[in-house]
Amino acid sequence: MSEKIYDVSADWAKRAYVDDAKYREMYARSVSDPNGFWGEQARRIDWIKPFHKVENVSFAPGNISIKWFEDGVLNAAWNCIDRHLDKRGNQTAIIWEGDDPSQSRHITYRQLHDEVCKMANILRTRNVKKGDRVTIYLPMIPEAAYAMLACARIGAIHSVVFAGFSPDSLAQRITDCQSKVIITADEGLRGGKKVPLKANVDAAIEKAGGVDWVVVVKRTGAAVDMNPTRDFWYHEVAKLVTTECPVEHMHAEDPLFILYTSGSTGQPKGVLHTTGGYLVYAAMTHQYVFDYHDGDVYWCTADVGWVTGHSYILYGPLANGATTLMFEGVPNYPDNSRFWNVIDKHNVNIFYTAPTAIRALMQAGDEPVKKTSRKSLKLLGTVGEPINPEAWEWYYRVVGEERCPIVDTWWQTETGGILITPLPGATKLKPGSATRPFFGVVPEIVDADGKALEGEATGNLCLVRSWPGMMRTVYGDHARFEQTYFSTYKGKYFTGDGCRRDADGYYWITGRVDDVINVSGHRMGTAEVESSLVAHAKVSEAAVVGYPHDIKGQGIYAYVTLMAGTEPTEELRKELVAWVRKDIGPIASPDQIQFAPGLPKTRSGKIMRRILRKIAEDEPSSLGDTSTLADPAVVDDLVKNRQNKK
Ligand code: 6R9
Repeated sequence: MSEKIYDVSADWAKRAYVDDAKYREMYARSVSDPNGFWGEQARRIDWIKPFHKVENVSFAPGNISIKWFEDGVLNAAWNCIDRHLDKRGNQTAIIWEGDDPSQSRHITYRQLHDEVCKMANILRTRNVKKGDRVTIYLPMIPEAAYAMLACARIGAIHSVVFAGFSPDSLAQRITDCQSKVIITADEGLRGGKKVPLKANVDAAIEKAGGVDWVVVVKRTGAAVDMNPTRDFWYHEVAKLVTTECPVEHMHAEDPLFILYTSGSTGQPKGVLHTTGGYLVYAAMTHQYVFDYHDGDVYWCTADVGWVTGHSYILYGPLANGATTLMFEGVPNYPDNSRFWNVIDKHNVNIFYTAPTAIRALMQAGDEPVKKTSRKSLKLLGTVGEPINPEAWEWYYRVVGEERCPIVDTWWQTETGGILITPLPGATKLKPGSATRPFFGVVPEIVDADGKALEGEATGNLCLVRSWPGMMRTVYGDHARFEQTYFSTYKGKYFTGDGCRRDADGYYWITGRVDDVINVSGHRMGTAEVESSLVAHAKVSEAAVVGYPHDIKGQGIYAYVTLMAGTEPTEELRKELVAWVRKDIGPIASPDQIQFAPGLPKTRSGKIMRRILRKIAEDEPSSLGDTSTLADPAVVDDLVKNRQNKK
């Protein structure tokens, strides 16, 4: 790991909201007087009825209960739109950049208000009420923002499903939260390729049932099947409604959204976030971490289908009255200069992306970057997975020309917002480290027994204090919430990540220690891929592990045992890859499939993944102790036929 340190420039320390002394002072207060600290911070949001109680939290076994600002009343859409209208009605809220570089639009706060009200009125006329779940399956078009904010406006709970997910994955998520309304588009467009969203929705509904209405946004103009009693075109019904829609009064702890995420089991978890604490936390972190000032143009390249899109394309920036860029396309279309051209086109000042994109663009060389100006840039950020120091240095040197600090932000769907991160005016940077905790965040590194380790240490990362943005429950399954996050180490939230703390108190996230793999910054449960594989008629058993991948961070390596008498052919290998791709979505496609006559199991029948990981990593000499295996001979075959042999 790199030991290089980059100091905060005097200029940054002076102009940022927070310098190092201020960070230390605010951090100390945030942990010594959380009620005072958060009570003040929460005033950044407009409350319809002010709160009197700040924190009311228990991490006690059997009684996990998390409430912030619970007697306050507010509306998230009001905070993201209406309250800005007087001062910023004509300011651009959203810059939309299409997949096709010739398409872009500026949407002012006034226009955003009108569009969100129309969408909200459409939902209200279809009888969608406070607390109802609405599934959003849209590409990165402005209507995705309208739909999310429209739900927030009327108190409906949105569940955004990434448009790269398959009909089956979509069906699973519709069923889990029993949503009766879906908002989708005819097709999506990414990198010049069309994605059949409406057809996917039709297939998903066939499986899930229970859907009353489908709102269809016209994106590409493709011919799609419309069910006359269930489906209607957004542009047609939008003509029938007004641009005024009063906001629903929401309690701080009323749900704002559900977002499904992969865990250690095959069934995705509906992570539930509520209104008040989430919005306070998203807005505050967006302001301080990106040092957002009025007039800045801010671009987060995530998709709204992931939490990063929720907190840092939409809710955080809009709550702060920012100009936020929403990008429909991909980094390498029409060519590898796309990101940098978009930065020049819209004078982007703050740019936030994923290490996987940086690594892919780094492989394309410096030329596509250097032929652009990027002089508007002042701050860079990363999120989603650990960034290797080489990619960090390239981002810093070539993209930022050594004048832009990089904020490496560690957080999770569950945490709602950024928890460990540098602040650009305060924190010296070490490439590869997410550095220090944000205000109010108390990380702890524990050993296997849950004992807290002091000082320099390596172990598992827990959080011992609540913060307003954290998830409140797993939708419809509070027992699973406790089981997943609070049972490994009693009284503490366990992140699932491994972590090292160095002598300066900096945190270095080392990656997941559970059965979650991080492919291009997207979380995949190994169990999800395994259950997809075993659903194939020719597969008897499957075990999936991650392995280091140059661009994706981690690749998916699947060991597959076939049904007796089935030939392990190259064709079948391709068929299985296509099967998983279709079943879950392209992000779950296995990179490697190894046909395995047997899997290494203990005598009690547990698959020893440790061994499978080592073989996938091409480290057959460090398998460790294999004597507890029921049949140690299976390992020889696995080693001999490994796919990643160098
Ligand atoms: C926001 C988001 C969460 C997991 C998390 C960790 C990894 C995210 C990271 C990082 C190292 C960073 N992760 N940011 N690892 N450094 N800066 O990505 O949420 O999709 O839920 O993933 O991603 O392993 O536990 P999510």
